[in-house]
Amino acid sequence: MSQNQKWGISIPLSYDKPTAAEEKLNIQLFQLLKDERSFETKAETDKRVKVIQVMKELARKFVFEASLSKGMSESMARDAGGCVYTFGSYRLGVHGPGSDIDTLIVVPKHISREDFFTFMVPILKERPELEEIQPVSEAFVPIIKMEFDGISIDLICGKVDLAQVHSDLTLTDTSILRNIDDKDLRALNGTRVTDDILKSVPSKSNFRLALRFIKLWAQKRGIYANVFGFPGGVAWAMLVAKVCQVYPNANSATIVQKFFSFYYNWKWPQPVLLKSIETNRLPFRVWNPTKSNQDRFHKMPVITPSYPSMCATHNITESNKTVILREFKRGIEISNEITAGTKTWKDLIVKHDFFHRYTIYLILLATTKGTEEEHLKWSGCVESKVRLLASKLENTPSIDLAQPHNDYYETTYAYNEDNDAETILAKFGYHNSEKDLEVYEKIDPIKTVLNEAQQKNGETPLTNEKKKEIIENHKNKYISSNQLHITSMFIGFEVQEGQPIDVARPCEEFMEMCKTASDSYDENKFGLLMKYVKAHDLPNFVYDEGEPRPEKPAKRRK
Ligand code: 3AT
Ligand code: MN
Ligand code: MN
Repeated sequence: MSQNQKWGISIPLSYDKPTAAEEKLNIQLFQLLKDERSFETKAETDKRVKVIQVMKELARKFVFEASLSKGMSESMARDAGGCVYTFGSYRLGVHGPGSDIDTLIVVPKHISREDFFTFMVPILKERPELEEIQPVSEAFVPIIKMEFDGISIDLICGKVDLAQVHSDLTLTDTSILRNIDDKDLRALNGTRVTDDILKSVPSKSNFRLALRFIKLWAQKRGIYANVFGFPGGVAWAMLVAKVCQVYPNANSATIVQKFFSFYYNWKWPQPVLLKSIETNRLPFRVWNPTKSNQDRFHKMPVITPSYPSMCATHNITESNKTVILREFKRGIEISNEITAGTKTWKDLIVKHDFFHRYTIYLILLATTKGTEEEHLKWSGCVESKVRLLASKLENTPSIDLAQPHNDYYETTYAYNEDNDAETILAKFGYHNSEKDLEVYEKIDPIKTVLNEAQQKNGETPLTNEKKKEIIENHKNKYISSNQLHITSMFIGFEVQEGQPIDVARPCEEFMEMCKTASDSYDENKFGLLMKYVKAHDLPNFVYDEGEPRPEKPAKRRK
Protein backbone atom coordinates (compact mmCIF):
# COMPACT_ATOMS: atom_id res chain seq x y z
CA MET A 1 0.00 0.00 0.00
CA SER A 2 1.36 3.40 -0.91
CA GLN A 3 2.51 5.77 1.79
CA ASN A 4 -0.18 8.29 1.01
CA GLN A 5 -3.19 6.15 0.67
CA LYS A 6 -5.79 7.09 3.24
CA TRP A 7 -8.67 4.96 4.44
CA GLY A 8 -11.63 6.73 5.93
CA ILE A 9 -11.02 10.17 7.37
CA SER A 10 -8.00 9.66 9.60
CA ILE A 11 -4.39 9.72 8.56
CA PRO A 12 -2.85 6.29 9.28
CA LEU A 13 -0.80 6.04 12.46
CA SER A 14 1.57 3.56 10.86
CA TYR A 15 2.13 1.95 7.47
CA ASP A 16 4.34 -0.75 9.00
CA LYS A 17 4.13 -4.26 7.63
CA PRO A 18 4.11 -7.20 10.06
CA THR A 19 7.39 -8.22 11.63
CA ALA A 20 8.34 -11.88 11.92
CA ALA A 21 7.20 -11.85 15.55
CA GLU A 22 3.84 -10.37 14.57
CA GLU A 23 3.41 -13.00 11.86
CA LYS A 24 3.92 -15.65 14.48
CA LEU A 25 1.34 -14.07 16.80
CA ASN A 26 -1.06 -13.97 13.87
CA ILE A 27 -0.74 -17.71 13.33
CA GLN A 28 -1.38 -18.27 17.02
CA LEU A 29 -4.43 -16.03 16.87
CA PHE A 30 -5.84 -18.03 13.98
CA GLN A 31 -5.16 -21.28 15.82
CA LEU A 32 -6.92 -20.04 18.94
CA LEU A 33 -10.01 -19.08 16.94
CA LYS A 34 -10.01 -22.55 15.42
CA ASP A 35 -9.73 -24.13 18.88
CA GLU A 36 -12.62 -21.97 20.07
CA ARG A 37 -14.77 -23.24 17.16
CA SER A 38 -15.13 -19.81 15.62
CA PHE A 39 -15.25 -21.21 12.09
CA GLU A 40 -17.81 -23.54 10.60
CA THR A 41 -17.08 -26.52 8.37
CA LYS A 42 -17.23 -26.48 4.58
CA ALA A 43 -20.42 -28.57 4.71
CA GLU A 44 -22.08 -26.03 7.02
CA THR A 45 -21.05 -23.17 4.73
CA ASP A 46 -22.48 -25.00 1.72
CA LYS A 47 -25.72 -25.54 3.58
CA ARG A 48 -26.08 -21.82 4.26
CA VAL A 49 -25.59 -21.09 0.56
CA LYS A 50 -28.27 -23.64 -0.27
CA VAL A 51 -30.70 -22.21 2.29
CA ILE A 52 -30.21 -18.69 0.92
CA GLN A 53 -30.90 -20.03 -2.56
CA VAL A 54 -34.20 -21.43 -1.28
CA MET A 55 -35.03 -18.09 0.37
CA LYS A 56 -34.48 -16.37 -2.98
CA GLU A 57 -37.00 -18.67 -4.64
CA LEU A 58 -39.49 -18.22 -1.84
CA ALA A 59 -39.10 -14.44 -1.92
CA ARG A 60 -40.00 -14.38 -5.62
CA LYS A 61 -42.95 -16.65 -4.93
CA PHE A 62 -44.14 -14.30 -2.20
CA VAL A 63 -43.91 -11.22 -4.45
CA PHE A 64 -45.61 -13.14 -7.26
CA GLU A 65 -48.54 -14.29 -5.14
CA ALA A 66 -48.98 -10.92 -3.42
CA SER A 67 -48.88 -9.15 -6.80
CA LEU A 68 -51.52 -11.50 -8.23
CA SER A 69 -53.75 -10.77 -5.24
CA LYS A 70 -53.64 -7.10 -6.19
CA GLY A 71 -55.07 -7.86 -9.62
CA MET A 72 -51.83 -7.97 -11.63
CA SER A 73 -51.52 -10.28 -14.60
CA GLU A 74 -49.31 -13.34 -14.24
CA SER A 75 -46.55 -11.85 -16.36
CA MET A 76 -46.61 -8.52 -14.51
CA ALA A 77 -46.59 -10.37 -11.20
CA ARG A 78 -43.60 -12.40 -12.32
CA ASP A 79 -41.73 -9.29 -13.47
CA ALA A 80 -42.30 -7.66 -10.08
CA GLY A 81 -39.31 -9.77 -8.94
CA GLY A 82 -38.18 -9.68 -5.31
CA CYS A 83 -34.61 -9.96 -4.06
CA VAL A 84 -32.75 -11.40 -1.12
CA TYR A 85 -29.77 -9.82 0.69
CA THR A 86 -28.06 -10.71 3.91
CA PHE A 87 -26.65 -8.61 6.75
CA GLY A 88 -25.25 -9.28 10.23
CA SER A 89 -22.31 -11.59 10.93
CA TYR A 90 -22.96 -13.79 7.90
CA ARG A 91 -22.72 -10.87 5.50
CA LEU A 92 -19.58 -9.64 7.27
CA GLY A 93 -18.03 -13.08 6.99
CA VAL A 94 -17.47 -13.52 10.73
CA HIS A 95 -20.26 -15.94 11.57
CA GLY A 96 -19.69 -19.07 13.62
CA PRO A 97 -21.35 -22.50 13.59
CA GLY A 98 -24.23 -21.26 15.79
CA SER A 99 -24.86 -17.95 14.01
CA ASP A 100 -28.15 -17.18 12.34
CA ILE A 101 -28.53 -15.81 8.82
CA ASP A 102 -29.90 -12.29 8.91
CA THR A 103 -31.86 -12.04 5.72
CA LEU A 104 -33.63 -9.16 3.99
CA ILE A 105 -36.22 -9.46 1.24
CA VAL A 106 -36.50 -6.33 -0.88
CA VAL A 107 -39.89 -5.92 -2.48
CA PRO A 108 -41.37 -3.49 -5.04
CA LYS A 109 -43.61 -0.61 -4.02
CA HIS A 110 -46.99 -2.30 -4.40
CA ILE A 111 -46.15 -4.90 -1.73
CA SER A 112 -46.90 -4.02 1.89
CA ARG A 113 -45.52 -5.13 5.25
CA GLU A 114 -48.81 -6.90 5.93
CA ASP A 115 -48.33 -8.91 2.71
CA PHE A 116 -45.01 -10.14 4.13
CA PHE A 117 -46.87 -11.92 6.92
CA THR A 118 -49.99 -12.88 4.93
CA PHE A 119 -48.09 -14.48 2.07
CA MET A 120 -44.59 -15.34 3.26
CA VAL A 121 -45.56 -17.21 6.44
CA PRO A 122 -47.80 -19.79 4.65
CA ILE A 123 -45.18 -20.19 1.90
CA LEU A 124 -42.58 -21.01 4.55
CA LYS A 125 -44.95 -23.33 6.39
CA GLU A 126 -45.37 -25.43 3.25
CA ARG A 127 -41.66 -26.25 3.26
CA PRO A 128 -40.51 -29.51 4.83
CA GLU A 129 -37.28 -27.82 6.04
CA LEU A 130 -39.22 -25.51 8.36
CA GLU A 131 -38.78 -26.57 11.99
CA GLU A 132 -40.04 -23.57 13.94
CA ILE A 133 -41.48 -20.21 12.99
CA GLN A 134 -42.22 -17.13 15.04
CA PRO A 135 -43.60 -14.11 13.17
CA VAL A 136 -43.21 -10.85 15.14
CA SER A 137 -45.34 -8.35 13.25
CA GLU A 138 -45.50 -5.75 16.01
CA ALA A 139 -41.72 -5.17 16.28
CA PHE A 140 -40.39 -1.84 14.97
CA VAL A 141 -38.80 -3.80 12.17
CA PRO A 142 -41.34 -6.60 11.66
CA ILE A 143 -39.52 -9.91 11.55
CA ILE A 144 -40.08 -13.61 10.93
CA LYS A 145 -37.79 -15.68 13.11
CA MET A 146 -37.42 -19.32 12.19
CA GLU A 147 -35.41 -22.51 12.25
CA PHE A 148 -35.03 -23.73 8.70
CA ASP A 149 -33.08 -26.83 7.76
CA GLY A 150 -31.15 -26.63 11.04
CA ILE A 151 -30.25 -22.96 10.65
CA SER A 152 -31.76 -19.97 12.51
CA ILE A 153 -32.97 -17.29 10.17
CA ASP A 154 -34.05 -13.74 10.97
CA LEU A 155 -36.09 -12.63 8.00
CA ILE A 156 -37.11 -9.02 7.45
CA CYS A 157 -38.70 -7.21 4.55
CA GLY A 158 -38.02 -3.77 3.06
CA LYS A 159 -39.85 -1.90 0.34
CA VAL A 160 -38.26 0.35 -2.29
CA ASP A 161 -39.98 2.88 -4.55
CA LEU A 162 -39.65 0.76 -7.70
CA ALA A 163 -42.26 -1.17 -9.67
CA GLN A 164 -39.89 -4.10 -10.12
CA VAL A 165 -37.00 -5.43 -8.08
CA HIS A 166 -34.48 -7.33 -10.18
CA SER A 167 -31.58 -9.42 -9.04
CA ASP A 168 -29.02 -6.83 -10.16
CA LEU A 169 -30.40 -4.18 -7.82
CA THR A 170 -27.77 -2.88 -5.40
CA LEU A 171 -28.68 -1.00 -2.25
CA THR A 172 -25.45 1.04 -2.27
CA ASP A 173 -26.78 4.24 -3.73
CA THR A 174 -28.60 6.47 -1.26
CA SER A 175 -31.27 7.23 -3.87
CA ILE A 176 -32.68 3.77 -3.12
CA LEU A 177 -34.07 5.35 0.08
CA ARG A 178 -36.39 7.74 -1.77
CA ASN A 179 -40.04 7.76 -0.73
CA ILE A 180 -39.79 5.07 1.90
CA ASP A 181 -40.72 5.21 5.58
CA ASP A 182 -38.59 4.77 8.72
CA LYS A 183 -39.36 1.09 9.04
CA ASP A 184 -38.27 0.30 5.49
CA LEU A 185 -35.21 2.44 6.01
CA ARG A 186 -34.23 0.41 9.08
CA ALA A 187 -34.77 -2.82 7.17
CA LEU A 188 -32.64 -1.75 4.18
CA ASN A 189 -29.90 -0.15 6.21
CA GLY A 190 -28.75 -3.36 7.90
CA THR A 191 -27.34 -4.50 4.57
CA ARG A 192 -26.18 -1.03 3.50
CA VAL A 193 -24.22 -0.53 6.73
CA THR A 194 -22.61 -3.98 6.58
CA ASP A 195 -21.49 -3.40 3.00
CA ASP A 196 -20.10 0.04 3.79
CA ILE A 197 -18.14 -1.33 6.74
CA LEU A 198 -16.55 -3.97 4.50
CA LYS A 199 -15.74 -1.35 1.88
CA SER A 200 -14.10 0.88 4.46
CA VAL A 201 -11.25 -1.46 5.38
CA PRO A 202 -7.95 -1.95 3.55
CA SER A 203 -7.97 -5.75 3.89
CA LYS A 204 -11.19 -7.68 4.43
CA SER A 205 -9.44 -10.85 5.56
CA ASN A 206 -7.32 -9.05 8.18
CA PHE A 207 -10.43 -7.22 9.37
CA ARG A 208 -12.46 -10.42 9.64
CA LEU A 209 -9.95 -12.36 11.68
CA ALA A 210 -9.41 -9.45 14.05
CA LEU A 211 -13.17 -8.94 14.43
CA ARG A 212 -13.72 -12.63 15.16
CA PHE A 213 -11.28 -12.34 18.02
CA ILE A 214 -12.65 -9.05 19.37
CA LYS A 215 -16.21 -10.43 19.30
CA LEU A 216 -15.11 -13.55 21.15
CA TRP A 217 -13.20 -11.45 23.68
CA ALA A 218 -16.14 -9.08 24.24
CA GLN A 219 -18.52 -12.01 24.73
CA LYS A 220 -16.24 -13.77 27.19
CA ARG A 221 -15.65 -10.57 29.11
CA GLY A 222 -19.40 -9.85 29.36
CA ILE A 223 -19.40 -6.60 27.39
CA TYR A 224 -21.20 -7.67 24.21
CA ALA A 225 -24.93 -6.98 23.97
CA ASN A 226 -26.73 -3.96 22.67
CA VAL A 227 -29.88 -4.56 24.78
CA PHE A 228 -27.90 -4.46 28.01
CA GLY A 229 -26.15 -1.21 27.11
CA PHE A 230 -22.94 -2.57 25.59
CA PRO A 231 -21.78 -2.46 21.97
CA GLY A 232 -23.50 -5.02 19.72
CA GLY A 233 -22.17 -6.85 16.65
CA VAL A 234 -22.36 -3.86 14.30
CA ALA A 235 -20.65 -1.52 16.77
CA TRP A 236 -17.77 -3.94 17.46
CA ALA A 237 -17.36 -4.34 13.68
CA MET A 238 -17.06 -0.59 13.19
CA LEU A 239 -14.64 -0.25 16.09
CA VAL A 240 -12.36 -2.89 14.55
CA ALA A 241 -12.75 -1.39 11.06
CA LYS A 242 -11.49 1.97 12.33
CA VAL A 243 -8.31 0.39 13.72
CA CYS A 244 -7.82 -1.39 10.37
CA GLN A 245 -7.97 2.01 8.66
CA VAL A 246 -5.28 3.58 10.81
CA TYR A 247 -2.95 0.55 10.58
CA PRO A 248 -3.56 -0.31 6.91
CA ASN A 249 -0.75 -2.86 6.57
CA ALA A 250 -1.01 -4.50 9.97
CA ASN A 251 -2.09 -8.11 10.33
CA SER A 252 -4.98 -9.22 12.54
CA ALA A 253 -2.79 -9.88 15.59
CA THR A 254 -1.44 -6.33 15.51
CA ILE A 255 -4.89 -4.87 14.89
CA VAL A 256 -6.19 -6.67 17.98
CA GLN A 257 -3.28 -5.44 20.10
CA LYS A 258 -3.57 -1.85 18.87
CA PHE A 259 -7.35 -1.98 19.36
CA PHE A 260 -7.16 -1.84 23.15
CA SER A 261 -4.83 1.14 23.46
CA PHE A 262 -6.53 2.98 20.58
CA TYR A 263 -9.88 3.00 22.36
CA TYR A 264 -8.55 3.27 25.90
CA ASN A 265 -6.90 6.51 24.86
CA TRP A 266 -9.70 7.71 22.58
CA LYS A 267 -11.13 11.10 23.59
CA TRP A 268 -14.67 9.91 24.32
CA PRO A 269 -17.30 11.23 23.61
CA GLN A 270 -15.60 12.12 20.37
CA PRO A 271 -17.38 9.96 17.77
CA VAL A 272 -15.74 7.04 15.98
CA LEU A 273 -16.37 7.59 12.26
CA LEU A 274 -15.44 5.37 9.31
CA LYS A 275 -16.07 8.16 6.82
CA SER A 276 -17.42 11.69 6.94
CA ILE A 277 -21.11 11.93 7.67
CA GLU A 278 -23.09 12.12 4.42
CA THR A 279 -25.70 14.84 4.14
CA ASN A 280 -28.58 14.46 1.77
CA ARG A 281 -31.85 16.09 0.81
CA LEU A 282 -33.73 13.01 1.92
CA PRO A 283 -35.79 13.62 5.07
CA PHE A 284 -34.10 11.16 7.44
CA ARG A 285 -32.56 12.22 10.72
CA VAL A 286 -28.76 12.04 10.80
CA TRP A 287 -26.71 11.80 14.01
CA ASN A 288 -25.76 15.32 15.00
CA PRO A 289 -24.58 16.19 18.52
CA THR A 290 -24.57 19.94 17.81
CA LYS A 291 -28.27 19.93 16.96
CA SER A 292 -29.70 17.12 19.05
CA ASN A 293 -29.67 17.00 22.82
CA GLN A 294 -30.05 13.25 22.77
CA ASP A 295 -27.04 12.78 20.50
CA ARG A 296 -24.94 15.10 22.63
CA PHE A 297 -25.27 12.75 25.60
CA HIS A 298 -24.00 9.63 23.84
CA LYS A 299 -21.06 8.48 25.90
CA MET A 300 -19.12 6.37 23.43
CA PRO A 301 -20.59 7.21 20.02
CA VAL A 302 -19.78 4.85 17.14
CA ILE A 303 -21.43 6.12 13.99
CA THR A 304 -22.72 4.03 11.08
CA PRO A 305 -21.15 4.94 7.72
CA SER A 306 -24.23 4.76 5.48
CA TYR A 307 -26.69 7.61 5.08
CA PRO A 308 -28.49 8.39 7.37
CA SER A 309 -25.68 7.96 9.90
CA MET A 310 -26.86 6.80 13.30
CA CYS A 311 -25.19 6.08 16.61
CA ALA A 312 -24.92 2.32 17.08
CA THR A 313 -23.97 2.70 20.75
CA HIS A 314 -26.60 5.12 22.09
CA ASN A 315 -27.47 2.51 24.74
CA ILE A 316 -24.13 2.67 26.56
CA THR A 317 -24.53 3.90 30.15
CA GLU A 318 -21.92 5.68 32.26
CA SER A 319 -21.29 2.54 34.32
CA ASN A 320 -20.93 0.37 31.24
CA LYS A 321 -18.48 2.88 29.79
CA THR A 322 -16.39 2.47 32.95
CA VAL A 323 -16.60 -1.32 32.64
CA ILE A 324 -15.65 -1.25 28.94
CA LEU A 325 -12.67 1.05 29.58
CA ARG A 326 -11.56 -1.27 32.40
CA GLU A 327 -11.58 -4.11 29.86
CA PHE A 328 -9.59 -2.08 27.32
CA LYS A 329 -7.00 -1.44 30.02
CA ARG A 330 -6.84 -5.12 30.83
CA GLY A 331 -6.49 -5.72 27.09
CA ILE A 332 -3.46 -3.44 26.90
CA GLU A 333 -1.75 -5.13 29.85
CA ILE A 334 -2.26 -8.66 28.59
CA SER A 335 -1.34 -7.66 25.02
CA ASN A 336 1.99 -6.38 26.29
CA GLU A 337 2.60 -9.70 27.98
CA ILE A 338 1.63 -11.57 24.81
CA THR A 339 4.26 -9.58 22.93
CA ALA A 340 6.77 -10.30 25.69
CA GLY A 341 5.93 -14.00 25.46
CA THR A 342 4.74 -14.34 29.05
CA LYS A 343 1.04 -14.72 28.15
CA THR A 344 -0.98 -16.04 25.21
CA TRP A 345 -4.18 -15.03 23.39
CA LYS A 346 -6.05 -17.47 25.56
CA ASP A 347 -5.38 -15.26 28.61
CA LEU A 348 -7.31 -12.43 26.97
CA ILE A 349 -10.49 -14.46 26.68
CA VAL A 350 -10.70 -15.78 30.24
CA LYS A 351 -14.31 -15.70 31.45
CA HIS A 352 -15.52 -12.43 33.02
CA ASP A 353 -15.67 -12.07 36.81
CA PHE A 354 -19.10 -10.41 36.98
CA PHE A 355 -20.37 -12.82 39.64
CA HIS A 356 -17.26 -12.37 41.78
CA ARG A 357 -16.61 -8.67 41.37
CA TYR A 358 -19.44 -7.07 43.33
CA THR A 359 -20.63 -7.55 46.89
CA ILE A 360 -24.27 -6.90 46.15
CA TYR A 361 -26.51 -7.73 43.20
CA LEU A 362 -30.04 -7.03 42.14
CA ILE A 363 -31.67 -10.08 40.61
CA LEU A 364 -34.59 -9.38 38.26
CA LEU A 365 -37.04 -12.19 37.71
CA ALA A 366 -39.43 -11.90 34.78
CA THR A 367 -42.03 -14.59 35.39
CA THR A 368 -44.96 -16.06 33.47
CA LYS A 369 -47.57 -18.53 34.55
CA GLY A 370 -48.52 -19.61 31.07
CA THR A 371 -47.08 -20.67 27.74
CA GLU A 372 -43.51 -20.34 26.51
CA GLU A 373 -44.66 -17.95 23.76
CA GLU A 374 -46.31 -15.66 26.32
CA HIS A 375 -43.17 -15.73 28.44
CA LEU A 376 -40.92 -14.95 25.48
CA LYS A 377 -42.82 -11.73 24.84
CA TRP A 378 -42.96 -10.64 28.47
CA SER A 379 -39.35 -11.48 29.32
CA GLY A 380 -38.21 -9.83 26.08
CA CYS A 381 -40.05 -6.71 27.11
CA VAL A 382 -38.39 -6.68 30.55
CA GLU A 383 -34.99 -7.48 29.06
CA SER A 384 -35.18 -4.51 26.71
CA LYS A 385 -35.66 -2.19 29.72
CA VAL A 386 -32.95 -3.49 32.07
CA ARG A 387 -30.34 -1.01 30.85
CA LEU A 388 -32.80 1.82 31.63
CA LEU A 389 -33.13 0.55 35.19
CA ALA A 390 -29.34 0.32 35.40
CA SER A 391 -29.06 3.91 34.28
CA LYS A 392 -31.62 5.03 36.90
CA LEU A 393 -29.64 3.12 39.52
CA GLU A 394 -26.27 4.57 38.61
CA ASN A 395 -27.82 7.99 39.15
CA THR A 396 -28.89 7.05 42.69
CA PRO A 397 -26.69 8.97 45.17
CA SER A 398 -25.12 6.11 47.12
CA ILE A 399 -24.45 3.97 44.03
CA ASP A 400 -21.17 4.50 42.19
CA LEU A 401 -21.70 1.94 39.47
CA ALA A 402 -24.49 -0.36 38.28
CA GLN A 403 -23.55 -2.96 35.68
CA PRO A 404 -26.16 -5.15 34.01
CA HIS A 405 -24.94 -8.64 33.22
CA ASN A 406 -25.01 -9.23 29.47
CA ASP A 407 -26.77 -12.58 29.70
CA TYR A 408 -29.91 -14.08 31.20
CA TYR A 409 -30.87 -17.48 32.57
CA GLU A 410 -34.08 -19.44 31.91
CA THR A 411 -35.77 -21.86 34.30
CA THR A 412 -39.16 -23.54 33.91
CA TYR A 413 -41.14 -25.41 36.58
CA ALA A 414 -44.16 -27.67 36.26
CA TYR A 415 -46.52 -27.09 39.16
CA ASN A 416 -49.99 -28.10 40.31
CA GLU A 417 -51.20 -25.67 42.95
CA ASP A 418 -51.01 -21.89 42.75
CA ASN A 419 -49.43 -22.05 46.18
CA ASP A 420 -46.49 -23.95 44.73
CA ALA A 421 -45.83 -21.22 42.21
CA GLU A 422 -45.82 -18.64 44.97
CA THR A 423 -43.40 -20.69 47.07
CA ILE A 424 -41.07 -21.19 44.13
CA LEU A 425 -41.08 -17.48 43.36
CA ALA A 426 -40.40 -16.59 46.99
CA LYS A 427 -37.42 -18.92 47.26
CA PHE A 428 -36.00 -18.57 43.77
CA GLY A 429 -32.81 -16.61 43.21
CA TYR A 430 -30.92 -17.38 46.43
CA HIS A 431 -28.27 -20.04 46.91
CA ASN A 432 -29.58 -20.51 50.44
CA SER A 433 -32.97 -21.81 49.33
CA GLU A 434 -31.84 -23.83 46.31
CA LYS A 435 -32.16 -27.07 48.30
CA ASP A 436 -35.79 -26.27 49.17
CA LEU A 437 -36.61 -25.90 45.50
CA GLU A 438 -35.38 -29.37 44.58
CA VAL A 439 -38.78 -30.90 45.38
CA TYR A 440 -40.36 -29.04 42.47
CA GLU A 441 -40.21 -30.43 38.95
CA LYS A 442 -38.11 -28.53 36.45
CA ILE A 443 -38.83 -28.74 32.73
CA ASP A 444 -35.72 -29.03 30.58
CA PRO A 445 -35.40 -26.52 27.74
CA ILE A 446 -36.03 -27.95 24.25
CA LYS A 447 -32.38 -27.29 23.38
CA THR A 448 -31.16 -29.55 26.18
CA VAL A 449 -33.60 -32.28 25.19
CA LEU A 450 -32.51 -32.09 21.54
CA ASN A 451 -28.84 -32.08 22.53
CA GLU A 452 -29.29 -35.19 24.63
CA ALA A 453 -31.12 -36.94 21.81
CA GLN A 454 -28.34 -35.93 19.42
CA GLN A 455 -25.70 -37.34 21.77
CA LYS A 456 -27.54 -40.63 21.92
CA ASN A 457 -27.66 -40.65 18.13
CA GLY A 458 -23.87 -40.26 17.90
CA GLU A 459 -22.40 -38.78 14.72
CA THR A 460 -25.51 -39.01 12.55
CA PRO A 461 -27.51 -35.79 12.72
CA LEU A 462 -31.15 -36.13 13.75
CA THR A 463 -33.57 -35.85 10.86
CA ASN A 464 -36.07 -33.00 10.82
CA GLU A 465 -38.92 -35.48 11.37
CA LYS A 466 -37.18 -36.96 14.39
CA LYS A 467 -36.56 -33.50 15.86
CA LYS A 468 -40.18 -32.52 15.37
CA GLU A 469 -41.26 -35.73 17.09
CA ILE A 470 -38.98 -35.08 20.06
CA ILE A 471 -40.25 -31.52 20.41
CA GLU A 472 -43.88 -32.71 20.20
CA ASN A 473 -43.33 -35.44 22.81
CA HIS A 474 -41.60 -33.03 25.14
CA LYS A 475 -44.51 -30.58 24.86
CA ASN A 476 -47.10 -33.30 25.38
CA LYS A 477 -45.38 -34.58 28.48
CA TYR A 478 -46.23 -31.38 30.34
CA ILE A 479 -49.45 -30.54 28.57
CA SER A 480 -51.63 -31.09 31.64
CA SER A 481 -49.41 -29.33 34.16
CA ASN A 482 -49.16 -25.61 34.80
CA GLN A 483 -45.92 -24.00 33.78
CA LEU A 484 -43.97 -21.31 35.55
CA HIS A 485 -41.29 -19.66 33.40
CA ILE A 486 -38.58 -17.61 35.07
CA THR A 487 -35.96 -15.47 33.34
CA SER A 488 -33.25 -14.21 35.68
CA MET A 489 -31.24 -11.10 34.93
CA PHE A 490 -28.62 -9.42 37.10
CA ILE A 491 -27.28 -5.99 37.93
CA GLY A 492 -24.09 -5.69 40.01
CA PHE A 493 -23.43 -2.66 42.22
CA GLU A 494 -20.52 -0.70 43.49
CA VAL A 495 -21.86 1.17 46.50
CA GLN A 496 -20.36 3.87 48.65
CA GLU A 497 -18.96 2.42 51.84
CA GLY A 498 -21.30 2.77 54.81
CA GLN A 499 -24.13 4.43 52.83
CA PRO A 500 -27.58 2.85 52.88
CA ILE A 501 -28.84 2.09 49.40
CA ASP A 502 -32.45 2.63 48.57
CA VAL A 503 -33.52 1.53 45.15
CA ALA A 504 -37.29 1.36 45.78
CA ARG A 505 -38.11 4.33 43.59
CA PRO A 506 -36.15 3.35 40.45
CA CYS A 507 -37.46 -0.20 40.80
CA GLU A 508 -41.06 1.01 40.98
CA GLU A 509 -40.55 3.18 37.92
CA PHE A 510 -38.99 0.25 36.12
CA MET A 511 -41.95 -1.96 36.99
CA GLU A 512 -44.37 0.64 35.60
CA MET A 513 -42.30 1.01 32.44
CA CYS A 514 -42.37 -2.72 31.74
CA LYS A 515 -46.11 -2.99 32.36
CA THR A 516 -46.91 -0.09 30.05
CA ALA A 517 -44.55 -1.30 27.34
CA SER A 518 -46.14 -4.74 27.17
CA ASP A 519 -49.25 -4.65 25.01
CA SER A 520 -50.80 -7.71 26.64
CA TYR A 521 -49.91 -7.24 30.30
CA ASP A 522 -51.96 -9.45 32.59
CA GLU A 523 -51.13 -9.31 36.28
CA ASN A 524 -52.41 -12.82 36.90
CA LYS A 525 -49.93 -14.23 34.43
CA PHE A 526 -46.91 -12.00 34.38
CA GLY A 527 -44.68 -10.95 37.21
CA LEU A 528 -41.53 -8.98 37.81
CA LEU A 529 -39.64 -9.58 41.04
CA MET A 530 -36.57 -7.71 42.17
CA LYS A 531 -34.44 -9.07 44.98
CA TYR A 532 -31.16 -8.06 46.55
CA VAL A 533 -28.67 -10.88 46.64
CA LYS A 534 -25.28 -10.88 48.34
CA ALA A 535 -22.42 -12.36 46.33
CA HIS A 536 -22.18 -15.53 48.44
CA ASP A 537 -25.93 -16.13 48.03
CA LEU A 538 -26.06 -15.96 44.20
CA PRO A 539 -27.77 -19.00 42.67
CA ASN A 540 -25.59 -21.85 41.42
CA PHE A 541 -26.72 -21.56 37.80
CA VAL A 542 -24.64 -18.44 37.22
CA TYR A 543 -21.42 -20.37 37.81
CA ASP A 544 -19.82 -22.87 35.44
CA GLU A 545 -19.15 -26.36 36.60
CA GLY A 546 -16.04 -26.30 38.76
CA GLU A 547 -16.01 -22.52 39.07
CA PRO A 548 -15.49 -21.59 42.74
CA ARG A 549 -18.28 -19.63 44.43
CA PRO A 550 -17.59 -16.39 46.33
CA GLU A 551 -17.09 -17.08 50.02
CA LYS A 552 -19.29 -15.60 52.69
CA PRO A 553 -17.18 -12.90 54.36
CA ALA A 554 -16.29 -13.67 57.97
CA LYS A 555 -18.38 -11.67 60.44
CA ARG A 556 -16.54 -8.62 61.68
CA ARG A 557 -16.53 -8.18 65.44
CA LYS A 558 -17.97 -4.97 66.79
P1 3AT B 1 -24.46 -13.57 15.35
O1 3AT B 1 -23.31 -14.24 14.67
O2 3AT B 1 -25.76 -13.76 14.62
O3 3AT B 1 -24.56 -13.90 16.78
P2 3AT B 1 -24.79 -10.83 14.49
O4 3AT B 1 -23.85 -9.68 14.51
O5 3AT B 1 -25.27 -11.28 13.16
O6 3AT B 1 -24.09 -12.01 15.30
P3 3AT B 1 -27.57 -10.54 15.22
O7 3AT B 1 -27.98 -11.63 14.31
O8 3AT B 1 -28.16 -10.55 16.58
O9 3AT B 1 -26.00 -10.46 15.42
O10 3AT B 1 -27.92 -9.13 14.62
C1 3AT B 1 -27.66 -8.80 13.29
C2 3AT B 1 -28.19 -7.41 13.02
O11 3AT B 1 -29.59 -7.37 13.18
C3 3AT B 1 -27.65 -6.36 13.96
C4 3AT B 1 -28.73 -5.34 13.99
O12 3AT B 1 -28.60 -4.45 12.90
C5 3AT B 1 -29.97 -6.14 13.76
N1 3AT B 1 -30.66 -6.43 15.01
C6 3AT B 1 -30.37 -7.38 15.92
N2 3AT B 1 -31.22 -7.38 16.95
C7 3AT B 1 -32.09 -6.42 16.68
C8 3AT B 1 -33.24 -5.92 17.34
N3 3AT B 1 -33.66 -6.42 18.52
N4 3AT B 1 -33.92 -4.92 16.75
C9 3AT B 1 -33.51 -4.41 15.59
N5 3AT B 1 -32.45 -4.83 14.93
C10 3AT B 1 -31.74 -5.81 15.45
MN1 MN C 1 -26.76 -12.76 12.95
MN1 MN D 1 -30.10 -12.08 13.89
